[in-house]
Amino acid sequence: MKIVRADVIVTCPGRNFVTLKIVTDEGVYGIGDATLNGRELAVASYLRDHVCPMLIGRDPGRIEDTWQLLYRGAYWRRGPVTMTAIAAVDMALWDILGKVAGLPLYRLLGGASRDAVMVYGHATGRDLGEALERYAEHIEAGYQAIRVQCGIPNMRSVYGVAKSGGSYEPATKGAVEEQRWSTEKYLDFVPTLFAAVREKFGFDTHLLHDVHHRLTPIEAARLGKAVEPYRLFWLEDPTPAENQAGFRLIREHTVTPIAVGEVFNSIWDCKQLIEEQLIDYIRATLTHAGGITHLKRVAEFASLYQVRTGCHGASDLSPVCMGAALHFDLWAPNFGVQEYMGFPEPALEVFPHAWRFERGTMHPGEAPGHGVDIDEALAACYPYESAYLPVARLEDGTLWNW
Ligand code: GCO
Ligand code: MG
Repeated sequence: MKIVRADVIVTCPGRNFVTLKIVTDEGVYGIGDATLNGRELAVASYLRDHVCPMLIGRDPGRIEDTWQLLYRGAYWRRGPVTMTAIAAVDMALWDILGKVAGLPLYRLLGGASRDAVMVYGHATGRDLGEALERYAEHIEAGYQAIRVQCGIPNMRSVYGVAKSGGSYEPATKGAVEEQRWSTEKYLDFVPTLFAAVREKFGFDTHLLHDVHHRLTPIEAARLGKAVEPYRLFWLEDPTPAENQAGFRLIREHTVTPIAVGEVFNSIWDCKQLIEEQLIDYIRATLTHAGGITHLKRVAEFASLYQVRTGCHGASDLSPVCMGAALHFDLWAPNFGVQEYMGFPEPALEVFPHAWRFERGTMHPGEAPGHGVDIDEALAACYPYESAYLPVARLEDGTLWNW
């Protein structure tokens, strides 16, 4: 079997998605997600201009060798654009393998390690009352794990909270949105949020929260210590992770579990974090971290140190990534939790899928491969719309981590 075509499809059914479709001489094809929020066209070009021509004529069954070719063979290693492009190829090749074998991806990986995948949903409110209402709705819908984010008094905008009260979408069309951030106001308020959740709903649900890289290590340590009584499932991205050793400071002061890694694209980004057991959950996901072949390596390495997976699953990763991630989660022996935010309705129509949600858990389905397809005619009805992630500035105007 040989690869005869590799096409990049850019579509915006509610938000931008980039999809790679690899077609073989036997008519079997596979698809992979190549969406990098706010930088979509860079990955599309990397694929179209540099990767796709290298794929023509290759045996689609040589998944590992193709991964090595695209990683080592580029000479320039790692980085979000490269690793997202490699991920899309990898995901598409595993999809083809599953279709040829007539087996769902999770069975190729070694079979199910659990009955279903626990997912966490987002309860976000412009104020405390609204956040608690959303939390109650998630309990009602059967969620066992819920992430809570909330507007901070006297702060105009805050990460994770929709402006309109609808579903949260960070990317904005047109100009880059500038937000203001105050660490002081945030640190003063956020323990109140967790206290209110625990007081109203008790301890039966897993409570999660995303700091979105806004604190320094010592501030993160202070927060982790302050919120210990609320027994968080995890505190996510408390501080930027380029300096992995910086997490030692957090660990020295608190037993609040730490999750990191949605912006990671390789095992090298988390090597020290994992080896030194500085984190509890690794958030890297298939699309941005080199696909199934590479994330499997990350998960297996993490399992040696009792670090569990918690794949990033924001709605800016396509339903293709969601499908593949659910197969991965069903298999991974050290699975922790999977993020699930849902998708805009048009996106669900463009990407017919075998995965399903049921009362706080998800299953990838039994379709061969990863079980997600693309309706190309429908995709063509939604042309790309330029959109950017916001930036954050401190109250004095200093550019900060968004
Ligand atoms: C999360 C993330 C997202 C990111 C988004 C950026 O935990 O889900 O932090 O909300 O901000 O994926 O593109
Ligand atoms: Mg996050």
